[in-house]
Amino acid sequence: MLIFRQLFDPQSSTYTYLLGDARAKQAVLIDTVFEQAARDGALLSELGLELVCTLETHVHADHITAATLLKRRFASAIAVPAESGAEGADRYLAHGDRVEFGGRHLTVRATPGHTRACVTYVLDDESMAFTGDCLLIRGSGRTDFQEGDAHAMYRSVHTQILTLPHACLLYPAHDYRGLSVTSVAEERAYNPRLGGDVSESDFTGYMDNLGLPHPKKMDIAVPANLRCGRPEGEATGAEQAWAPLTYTFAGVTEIHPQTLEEIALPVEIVDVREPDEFVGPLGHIRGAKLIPLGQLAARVGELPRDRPLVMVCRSGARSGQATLFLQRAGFPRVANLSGGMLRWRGDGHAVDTGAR
Ligand SMILES: N[C@@H](CCC(=O)N[C@@H](CS)C(=O)NCC(=O)O)C(=O)O
Ligand SMILES: [Fe+2]
Repeated sequence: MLIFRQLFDPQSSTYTYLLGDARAKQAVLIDTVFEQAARDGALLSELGLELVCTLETHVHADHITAATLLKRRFASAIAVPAESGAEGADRYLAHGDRVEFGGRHLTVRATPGHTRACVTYVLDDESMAFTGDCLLIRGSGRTDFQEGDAHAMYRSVHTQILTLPHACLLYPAHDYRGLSVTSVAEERAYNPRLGGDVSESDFTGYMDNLGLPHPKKMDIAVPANLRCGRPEGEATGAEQAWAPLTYTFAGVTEIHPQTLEEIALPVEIVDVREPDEFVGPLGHIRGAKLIPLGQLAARVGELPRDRPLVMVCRSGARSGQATLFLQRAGFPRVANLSGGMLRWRGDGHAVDTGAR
């Protein structure tokens, strides 16, 4: 019934959570990351889910939310904590509010401390809670900016989070050591700052002495998140604009055969199969340049930079690898022909068979 995915942004160590109702095919995303919008969009499409809402646990200081990018693409509602001061949201969530997706819902609990407006989202059956930067795994969020308050955090954790059922799984907004999940029972017993017999003054004494540098992106991230991640300029860099392209959860930008057939601007078609396949029974696309995958790294200098590249192979697998390689090598406009020559021919597009 419940679809659940934990997604990670390695640059900011942020976890994004996808929760979906498998029957109603509706989903929400908690704490998205601007640079990961295409990834999240691809996952939603591949799972056949409608994004009804993006939720923030707080105004993040270390990364920019993808809420506005996703709203533009999926018409999803943007939900933020009521106290956050963010402008441009569709819902301002207060303690006790519910966010529904299909037949499931999350309930909002106010958990101030890391920031004044932080909230925790608790799943309807109390089997999972998303604690943002309040309770982290064997740790807690910092309390030294955005009206953070260690006293408030101690009370939030003890009245709103550790009072959930012992088996309730806790999912934070970050982990900087690679840990992914914990539980109420574990944190009650083993959280070194907040568990066991640690008192409120023990905790505030601990937090007064963290001495962490501010997040590197703080001066950019906070203002951007206060407008729900709406870009100041429109160019996002997240999507290539030269053709209607798709993006797979595996991370590959793809072009559909029909789109390639109809494209108006000049593109360079690069076929990465072996020479015998190029002139074999499947043929090749007229004008395609043959560079077998194994030679691509040595021959990148032969590729033009003034027009987009479309990578082709038999099924789309090898050319998918070539697409990723060329993007990493600094070619911004490159796409994989979805389904390769098999789909190109299957869809009835023309091929050449002679050598070139
Ligand atoms: N080095 C990171 C710092 C990230 C940071 O300060 N994270 C906050 C959450 S927004 C925190 O509470 N960190 C707790 C910790 O690092 O122990 C950056 O520059 O982004
Ligand atoms: Fe944070």
